[in-house]
Amino acid sequence: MSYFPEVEKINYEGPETKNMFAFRHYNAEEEVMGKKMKDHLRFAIAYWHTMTQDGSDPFGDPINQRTWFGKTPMETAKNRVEAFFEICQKLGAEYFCFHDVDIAPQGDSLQEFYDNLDEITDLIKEKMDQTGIKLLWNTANMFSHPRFTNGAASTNNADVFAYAAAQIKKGLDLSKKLGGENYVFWGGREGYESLLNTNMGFEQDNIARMFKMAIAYGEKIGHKPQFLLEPKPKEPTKHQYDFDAATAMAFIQKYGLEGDFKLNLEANHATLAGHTFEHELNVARQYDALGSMDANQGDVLLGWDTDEFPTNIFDTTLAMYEVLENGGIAPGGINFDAKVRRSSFEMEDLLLAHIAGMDTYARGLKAAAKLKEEHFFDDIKEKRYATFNEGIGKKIVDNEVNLESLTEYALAHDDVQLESSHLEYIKNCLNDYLV
Ligand code: XUL
Ligand code: CO
Repeated sequence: MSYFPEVEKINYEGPETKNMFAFRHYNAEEEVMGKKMKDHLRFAIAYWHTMTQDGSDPFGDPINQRTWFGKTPMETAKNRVEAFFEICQKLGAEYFCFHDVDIAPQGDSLQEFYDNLDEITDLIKEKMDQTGIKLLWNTANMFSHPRFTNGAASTNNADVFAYAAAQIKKGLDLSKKLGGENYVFWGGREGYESLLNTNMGFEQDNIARMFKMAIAYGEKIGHKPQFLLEPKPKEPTKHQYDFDAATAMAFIQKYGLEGDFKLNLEANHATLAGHTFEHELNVARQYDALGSMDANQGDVLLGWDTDEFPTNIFDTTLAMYEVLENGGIAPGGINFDAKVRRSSFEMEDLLLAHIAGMDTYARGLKAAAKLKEEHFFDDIKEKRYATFNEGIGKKIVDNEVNLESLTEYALAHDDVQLESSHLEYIKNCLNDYLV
């Protein structure tokens, strides 16, 4: 049975097409800088937004039309697997991501949840084998259930800590079963509301304890996905411990996790932290920790995580430039952690929204490749730091100076001449690459 009987496989038809169900810029097999577009972009579909969002908001009831509901939660879960792989195949997306609770009902006990997960992942594995679609990453949802109100690994309650550990263990077992290439930790409620009752140091030590147990268990079962930490500054807790890339790296370094952990960076989390997405990607690169991307965009007029599909070419160009500078994103990918707006409630909107996101990233990739091939930023930066290429600048870079020798130099050269950055001219030229 098909959930999208009216829609064939979505193909590249070029920018002139009037067909809504066609790519206008994403051409999977086309080579950009000697590599297929699909291998640069490694698109993944997020199970949660695509399969479980009902379109409700704090003021409105569910609205999304979805045709996969069955008579029982398990029947619905099975129908979802069928529909999900049809979506991935029709879009030509080769990867997917999920939380444990997205794919199977939690039932009345942890054992029942495990049994449901086993049954559903049997079906998922069958579909993966049939289609060649791969697991980019999975994760454990340790933030929705009321037991996690005060955190999971950072909880004040040891039974909750144990429950979270059991979910992570199962998550790693499923990752092994499905050949997951990465495993994500987003600290949904790893943060705090008030310092009046919080021991921040103790809570962070406990998070590190949990991560070390995850690394040890992966080694024990002979499955070593790339572990990824996903920063976010706020929402749901007021102070999230993994505020941004720099904060997450400080945590990773403090606890000696550099060898096992990289970052999964999300565009809307960056903007919530008061950064651009490219800033976060660039920070990660400085630590050789750019692991994967959650692609979406926020709304400058709204202050929360709106998780919109990415449609801004300027942002995707600068993000893809960071990816190219990184030498690629693998074994990570570009996961659409994005949901359709409440007013886009038809089944077909799930396809149209992903087409928009994939086209926008394809345009970003092409523009970024041109920027790189023409040395646009390299030339600007080369010129900007030119005084460090010779004379006293070269001595500074070569560590051949000290405060006394620099003072001697400064006394003889105190008539400093600066050059304008011509930033408006740079922005004007950059626009030429985006159209
Ligand atoms: C929440 C968020 C999560 C993580 C996975 O803002 O981004 O969906 O990506 O738990
Ligand atoms: Co995310």
